[in-house]
Amino acid sequence: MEDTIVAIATPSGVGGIAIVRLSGQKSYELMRQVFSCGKVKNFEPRHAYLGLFDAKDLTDHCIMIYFKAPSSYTGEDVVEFQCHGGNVVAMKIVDRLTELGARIAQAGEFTKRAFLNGKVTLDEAEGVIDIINATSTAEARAGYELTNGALSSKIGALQDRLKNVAATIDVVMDYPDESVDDDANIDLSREIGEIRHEISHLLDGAKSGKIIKSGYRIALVGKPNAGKSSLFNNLLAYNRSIVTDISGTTRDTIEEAYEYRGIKFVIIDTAGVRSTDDTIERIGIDRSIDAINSCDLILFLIDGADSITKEDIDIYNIIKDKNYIIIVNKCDISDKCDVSQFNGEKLYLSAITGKGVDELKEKLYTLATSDMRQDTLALVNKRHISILFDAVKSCDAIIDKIKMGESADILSIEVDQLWQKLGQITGNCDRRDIIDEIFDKFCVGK
Ligand SMILES: Nc1nc2c(ncn2[C@@H]2O[C@H](COP(=O)(O)OP(=O)(O)O)[C@@H](O)[C@H]2O)c(=O)[nH]1
Ligand SMILES: [Mg+2]
Repeated sequence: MEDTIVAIATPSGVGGIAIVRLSGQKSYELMRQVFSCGKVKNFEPRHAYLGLFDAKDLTDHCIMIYFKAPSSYTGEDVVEFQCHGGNVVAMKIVDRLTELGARIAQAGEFTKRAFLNGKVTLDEAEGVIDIINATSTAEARAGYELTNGALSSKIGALQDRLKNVAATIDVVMDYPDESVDDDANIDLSREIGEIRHEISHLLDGAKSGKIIKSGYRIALVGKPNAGKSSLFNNLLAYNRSIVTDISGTTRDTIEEAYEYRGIKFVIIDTAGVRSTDDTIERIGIDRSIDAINSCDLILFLIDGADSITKEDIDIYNIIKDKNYIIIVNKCDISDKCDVSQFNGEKLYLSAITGKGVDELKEKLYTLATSDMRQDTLALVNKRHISILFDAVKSCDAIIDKIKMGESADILSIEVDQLWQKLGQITGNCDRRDIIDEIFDKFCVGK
């Protein structure tokens, strides 16, 4: 890598500290031209030096840390300046370094270099994006697992097994007279079958990954004035939705997320479902129906201070075959409402006083996590999931071909293609085009 790149690693805006990073062969030399620290002549790697950065028309105190190749994030010589935050100093430092020959880094270029220098695999690098973009603790944790090699180690082991399969087939190709006999066929089929089993076990983590990534989606449904918006606000612990005692106030669906015990919950406050001539309210009601059809769970709210009306029964008929819990609200005023005609689990609470809301949150957590597998890694990345799906199909195709007595050279090609396919997850494959695509999604400075 001949050029040395520079970028601000911290977000723009006013803050205490900003970090400017340099990576490449000339990092140390460039640093020596702009940074001084008393009489220090040789800067030790991995030591923090408080000194002065000279940007020609501006001098500032900053901390400098030098990481010597290959013991750095990118595997190259890296220098980090921790300077004052805000909009001026870090930009000045970057300007000065580019004047001296550094080039502004592209998005994700530091991590791309880390990949190209063998410091991280492709999926480990993707874990870094997941941590940066995480919106819940579980998402950040899943990213951390990736960066830690939880997936790449498994993929590497599967690729090794496929290499062995390929070697066995190659022996047959080298000695064509000894065609793949039945015993060898059975062994090959069994091995590919086991590899398939491992891959589909990994795919079990896709369901947990979906909940972690998209959040557990909950639609609040019920007749107008049942208290949906009040419960929405209570769950989110601040007033997001307008609450009034005029029926039909919430005319659109509103969704917001909160985190509970590390998991993201997305709450959708819907317009009351009822028949109406008002066009705008009608659109809101249609959106409520969409929310009902696309959520993971419905909270069917009933006004506990009122008796059951036809509107409640109509809503019940819409949701009764879906996943729902009945919430009997306004238990601070009355618990006399007879809801026995509705089947299903019932929780009594007050969206206004908050009584019963903690129990509801705990219940939602139990439901959200009941589908999550503890014994397998959560798969959050769609790219990984789709590669693994394809890999399962390839395993099936190979097993079929073995059964049909396909020739060794065809089998060898198929096994190699499967090896290549799995390698797209970690980057250990011949496809180089996917690499740019992945690093383009990074932010500058990472
Ligand atoms: N006493 C009492 N009033 C409530 C409760 N929940 C909602 N309300 C009141 O019921 C009315 C309708 O509430 P809102 O949340 O707008 O209902 P929505 O139409 O279902 O969204 C408002 O006046 C709320 O203050 C509750 O638990 N107890
Ligand atoms: Mg409302």
